[in-house]
Amino acid sequence: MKCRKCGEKAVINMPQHKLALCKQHYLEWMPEQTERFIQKYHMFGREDRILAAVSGGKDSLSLWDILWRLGYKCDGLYICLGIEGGVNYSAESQRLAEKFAEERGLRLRVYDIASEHGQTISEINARTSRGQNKPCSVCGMVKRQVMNRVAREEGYQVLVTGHNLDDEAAVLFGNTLNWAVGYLARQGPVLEANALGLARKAKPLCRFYEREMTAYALLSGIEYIYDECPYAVGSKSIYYKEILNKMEADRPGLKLTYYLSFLEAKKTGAFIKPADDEKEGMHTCPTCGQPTTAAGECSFCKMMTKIHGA
Ligand code: Q46
Ligand code: ZN
Ligand code: ZN
Repeated sequence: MKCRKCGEKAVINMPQHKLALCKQHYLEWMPEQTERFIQKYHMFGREDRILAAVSGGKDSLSLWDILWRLGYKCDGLYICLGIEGGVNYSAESQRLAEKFAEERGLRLRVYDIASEHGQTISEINARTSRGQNKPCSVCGMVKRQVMNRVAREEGYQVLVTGHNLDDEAAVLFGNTLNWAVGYLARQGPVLEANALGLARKAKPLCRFYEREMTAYALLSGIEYIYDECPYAVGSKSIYYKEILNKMEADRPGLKLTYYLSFLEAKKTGAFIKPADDEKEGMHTCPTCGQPTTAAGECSFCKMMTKIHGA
């Protein structure tokens, strides 16, 4: 496989984009695309102060790296959850986030749950019945609260997270399985601030596949934590990702189409509004008189014309 831009040996093949690239061109392509999405979804501008939530994982560190390379004013926020899990998850991810910031001269704000609130996430969870044996429900809620508070109190215009396409497709899958209309209405590349005090949020990586993010982190030499949080094992989101990956293997591009079609449907309101035949532009086929969605001959008649070679 050869790089489409220079003909050198490609290091990544992206069948969903019909594109293979060498290392150098891949490392250029990724920020270019990110910039394109930032503009397309009106995420933020050069003058905005951006706060990136970083976990020490490949996605959030790559996001911070890309925004830094693109010249955006972006600080990091690391929330220390105090999760051990045999791999020293929190301590190790904090070390990597700090190392990343230091190497680039970036400002990282560390928010330690245990020192701010007297208990780690696991301890808080043990005292509530929210998540039973898994702290994810407590953790998610605490993280959202802290990110929002820091973003607002410190005057950032936007909070960015490293959610990639696989994350977004899995969330979408879960939300459609439950027809969680409220969540569906809020899912998207940008969530506007509201009067109740929600900070503006954006997800600049939401159109990149997980494997594209892994490739970016590895090729650009970012040191990140390979282990997932020990509590992620067996989560619904991982289960949905596996199912989507099986479908993607048979139909490259499926995840991207799934997500983009959702955004499109949301934009037009088509997935909430019931179709009203006359008002929604139904037409009558001039050949057979049957109703059709597009003006002119219906697909049946078009097909018949074609097979009869007229
Ligand atoms: S960090 Fe927290 Fe996740 Fe770990 S405890 Fe669960 S929610 S799995 S993204
Ligand atoms: Zn190349
Ligand atoms: Zn509160």
